[in-house]
Amino acid sequence: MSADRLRLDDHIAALDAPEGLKAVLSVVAATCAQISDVVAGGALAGALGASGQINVQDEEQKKLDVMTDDMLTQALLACPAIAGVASEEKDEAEIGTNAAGEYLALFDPLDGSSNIDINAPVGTIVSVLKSPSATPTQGDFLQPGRQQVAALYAVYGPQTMLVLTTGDGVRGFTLSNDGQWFLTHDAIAISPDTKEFAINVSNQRHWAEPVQRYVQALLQGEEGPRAKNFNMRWVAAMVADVHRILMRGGVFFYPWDRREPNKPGKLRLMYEGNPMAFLIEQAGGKATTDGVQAILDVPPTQLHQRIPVALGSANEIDAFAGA
Ligand code: AFP
Repeated sequence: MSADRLRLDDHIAALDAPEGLKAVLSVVAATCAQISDVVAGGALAGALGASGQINVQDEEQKKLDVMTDDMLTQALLACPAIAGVASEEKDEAEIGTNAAGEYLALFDPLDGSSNIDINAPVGTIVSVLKSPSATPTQGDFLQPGRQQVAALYAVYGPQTMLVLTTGDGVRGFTLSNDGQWFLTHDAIAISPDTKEFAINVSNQRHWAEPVQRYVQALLQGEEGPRAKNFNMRWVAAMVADVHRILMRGGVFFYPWDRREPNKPGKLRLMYEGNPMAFLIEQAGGKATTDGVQAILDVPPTQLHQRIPVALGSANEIDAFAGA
């Protein structure tokens, strides 16, 4: 089945990229394969339930949040090319001791934590930046998304897949039973139009008026101003919703809402918004905060800063912007 397919290791080796970046990508891929095993083990791997700890986001950490954060942190800090790591689960970035460190890795080790105990899809999201030195400061992590040199996610679903960009398109690799990643989706491209949207409609009454107007028009279907019917999906794991959009088009929103008016949105810029935006743009889609402002152009001010998100099929994001 996979003998004639390109292995991820060979794809990475053939990249026109520095050896250090290749090493970082290989470490992330190997660690995601290990995380896949732990996720698949569920209760048998002690991977379900709460850890009893609260993270910097003031969210209750699941056991799997802590386990995967440790796995990625240890593997990356042991990679000579890594100068430091930052994580959704850590208050501050962790600076490494690699004298030749030249890259920063920022990650959400387990995206979709609320899905863990119900056996629904979860994932790992990773952003890679150049480090200005082998001993970076906390501020060195605050680079705009356009500075990323690679972005990838693993989605742990019926299949485990790793979707990667290094700036020359988007490719999908599927994990085999013997722990090898094989190219199964080359040159992923997002259709510019769609009939499928993803948003948590239970928050509808809290949205700003334009968002309410836009979603209401989708819900009116062919009887409404859009004159076509739409389908809705909400997996409660950004990584799974973005994967669906890369596979068959669509749009995803997590807008500002008035429940916490001082919070721009729920999703985090540095290790959710930026890596996903890099992938979406590389696949021909749009990734914005409001339908217009590109996520990749947002100037970071804090490691855990949040942003509103509107991304996916380009023409539908334009329609959202015009709502
Ligand atoms: P968790 O990792 O805390 O479950 O949050 C996942 C997430 O940040 C993102 O992956 C989902 O799209 C979104 O939250 C789901 O938010 P709701 O639970 O409010 O629908």
